[in-house]
Amino acid sequence: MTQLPKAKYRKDYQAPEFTITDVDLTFNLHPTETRVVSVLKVVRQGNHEKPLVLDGEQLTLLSIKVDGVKVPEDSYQCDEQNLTLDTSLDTFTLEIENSVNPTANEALEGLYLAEDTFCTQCEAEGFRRITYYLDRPDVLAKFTTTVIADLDKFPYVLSNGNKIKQAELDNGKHLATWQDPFPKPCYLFALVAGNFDVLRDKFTTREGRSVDLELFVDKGNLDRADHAMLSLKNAMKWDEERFDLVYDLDIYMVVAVDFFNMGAMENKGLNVFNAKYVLANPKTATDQDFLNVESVIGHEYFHNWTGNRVTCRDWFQLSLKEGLTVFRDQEFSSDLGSRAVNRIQDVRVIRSHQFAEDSGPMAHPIRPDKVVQMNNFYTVTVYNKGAEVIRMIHTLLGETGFQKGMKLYFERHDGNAVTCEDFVKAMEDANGQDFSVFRHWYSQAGTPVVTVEESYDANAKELTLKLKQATASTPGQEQKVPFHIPVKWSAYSEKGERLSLGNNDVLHLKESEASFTFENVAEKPILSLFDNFSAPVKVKRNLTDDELRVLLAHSEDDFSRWDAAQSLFTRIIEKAISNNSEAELSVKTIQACQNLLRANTDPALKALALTLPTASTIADGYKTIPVEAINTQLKSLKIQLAEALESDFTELLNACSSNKPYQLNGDDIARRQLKQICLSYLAELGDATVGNLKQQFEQADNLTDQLGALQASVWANNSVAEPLLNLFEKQWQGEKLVMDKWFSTQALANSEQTVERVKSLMTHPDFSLKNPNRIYSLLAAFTQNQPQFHRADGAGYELIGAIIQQLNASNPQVASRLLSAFVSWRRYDENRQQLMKKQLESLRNLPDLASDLFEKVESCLTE
Ligand code: 7ML
Ligand code: ZN
Repeated sequence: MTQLPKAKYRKDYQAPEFTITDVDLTFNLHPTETRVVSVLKVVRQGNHEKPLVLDGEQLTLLSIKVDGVKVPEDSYQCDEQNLTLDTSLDTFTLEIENSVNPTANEALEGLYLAEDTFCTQCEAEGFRRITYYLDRPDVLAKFTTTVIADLDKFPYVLSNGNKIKQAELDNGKHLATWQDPFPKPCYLFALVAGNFDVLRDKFTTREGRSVDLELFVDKGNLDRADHAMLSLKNAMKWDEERFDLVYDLDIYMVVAVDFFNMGAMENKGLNVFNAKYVLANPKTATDQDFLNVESVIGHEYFHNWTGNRVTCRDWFQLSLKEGLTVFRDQEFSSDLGSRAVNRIQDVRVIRSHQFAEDSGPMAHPIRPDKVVQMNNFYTVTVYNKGAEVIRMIHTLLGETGFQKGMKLYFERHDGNAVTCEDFVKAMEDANGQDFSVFRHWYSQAGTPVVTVEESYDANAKELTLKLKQATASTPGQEQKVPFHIPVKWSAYSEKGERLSLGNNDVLHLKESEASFTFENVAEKPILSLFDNFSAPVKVKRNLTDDELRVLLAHSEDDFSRWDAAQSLFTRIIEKAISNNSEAELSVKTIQACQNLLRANTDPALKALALTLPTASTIADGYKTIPVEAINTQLKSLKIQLAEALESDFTELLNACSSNKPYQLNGDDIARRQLKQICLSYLAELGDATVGNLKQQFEQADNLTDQLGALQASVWANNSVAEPLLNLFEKQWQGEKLVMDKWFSTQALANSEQTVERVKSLMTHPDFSLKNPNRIYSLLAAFTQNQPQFHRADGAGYELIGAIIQQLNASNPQVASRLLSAFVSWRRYDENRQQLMKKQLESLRNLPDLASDLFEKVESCLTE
């Protein structure tokens, strides 16, 4: 019986007893027995007589020397997690030799070999699976890395920094030595060896320095690499212009790999990417894929300053780099593309995923207090809510004040490992502000609910706005104190004219309750509140449908227009559910939708406004989620809208269809997006529209249109669904990233056959439980299929439960991501609760439950 995993607490942070200033690594790469020689310059920091305790997991220790002398066996201990060396020296050179087995490494953490490529992933705590080390982000060292490998199988051997040496060896091997001049924590270490095609380019910094850009892709994929390279150059330029930040090495490498647990990784000078965020051409990638490549390339590049130059003191501070870097990549995408569309999509993520996390048993602040397995905290809370918190700081300070804060942050902390508190302090000090109430966003979990009451006094011409906030308790946090909530607003007349009521466009709610009075208000105004989603809160407010329609038509804030439409739809569904009747779409609301479709508005915005809220967003409004009712009502509302607006949809579909060849630009992307919405509504009207779908599928010169037709027909379950699925499979089998979309499309179909379909797709030759992308596209997608994953007979739970058990041994990190689907089990009806709980309990009984799963299962089953 192995030990139960133990929690670590933020409050227990202690500076390290030793640090490491220089690291010299030599890798002799071999598929099953790679030898690692690590020479460390170790310096005592504390003045206690403490032993040196290094982290190390799944390693075979071969030898250990101090200052060149072999350490006798009784001077060190080695167990499953640590190598402990008794020493009284203050400064010494430690030489360790160990071996690892990259082929057996299916967890894809540490050094692994997958499809003929050696690759590493060290964040958060993977370096300890490569060699013994002080695996914590506040130990910063200069790394020199020599990689030795077979020349013909692995012609490229890469690591961080600049190549300072390369040589051919006589036994068919070769070596290269890399040196990274910037001290870094080991989580930013990377090594890649393989055979690639390389796309090369250059970027000249504004200081006139030339940087070599190298993009490594699998052989034969050069025709899918251009967009990532362009995005990288755009990111480098944008960071100079908007944030005054310039790249600092002479080379920047990006490697695309097929086997990767996450999206990408910002290793210094050598980013490793999941291939799906690099490879894109019009035939094999959708518009959304192109946009994702741009944003992920941006994200990893921006980490060079926010993450690498200034890093985290400890892993509880993860949001220091991730919240800030997500904010930066969001701004990058918004400056290059549509700000409104990006904002709405970011809010959709918060509402349908982050709010759920915040109300479940794994709820945590953006800066967690307690962690068992760090991999479980790469969450929508730390990342996306973290970015919302940065965005609120931006709202409070404005762009100029925010950039002043960034400047001070870098002046103070460049080259250091710091905390979220250091960031907030820099923002405060640079602007002479007091963020003491604002800080609670870092320490408290949970989504505040803001209740709005308005009263207009026609005689006094006075409007009073009363705002209250309350946040439900979360695990470990019974009582909450008020947050500082910025409320961005604008005002309109009943006719939709913009009213100007004072010159402060942001109100500050800092107590549990506050009143705001507006004087000289000539007529009762309609307030648009939380414009641009100015705070990650839920709003309770009694606007009339008429008022919502005014905001939908006239708010100057695009987010608020979209939000008004979402509220109108959500209301219809909630009302139908509570009356146990059919969704009722009023003539006025149909009219409002029609006006929007005919207005001179960004087509992408039209598309978003007419996209119904997701089942999980609606579910968020219920204590016990009415699974069937939500889906019946969503479907009914969709059909009613399709019937009522059929001629508008048809007309728009034709107007948006084009015979021009595919182009990737904002206008065309928006046009295709609107076309897709029209198509998805029309597909609900039965086989009358089948001709359109088949035609579009066959004539498409790009994947956006082709997949769009496939999805519209499969999700509406019409008669061309099966033929199109077959055609798509024939055309794309073997193209893994394209087939992923074929898997997802079927996994998301609301059909009683979906569970069985998913099971049988697991035997498809393009599927594999070893590759995370396949698991995400088929199985994780399926867990997002509300009605089918939550099938009342438990078949969905059994399917995914069994997979989690299987992955527990091979890839616990991915298993844990799938387990998220069970975390909200208490929110379902009694029957479903029992069925979900059964899966959680059988996981708990597994003999070798990984810490990733242990942590989630335990918090789920704790009363
Ligand atoms: C977020 C990443 C990880 C985990 C990438 C891994 C990263 C950690 C890494 C936004 C855009 C692209 C990827 C990610 C993401 C979960 C999400 N440091 O850079 O944050
Ligand atoms: Zn990141």
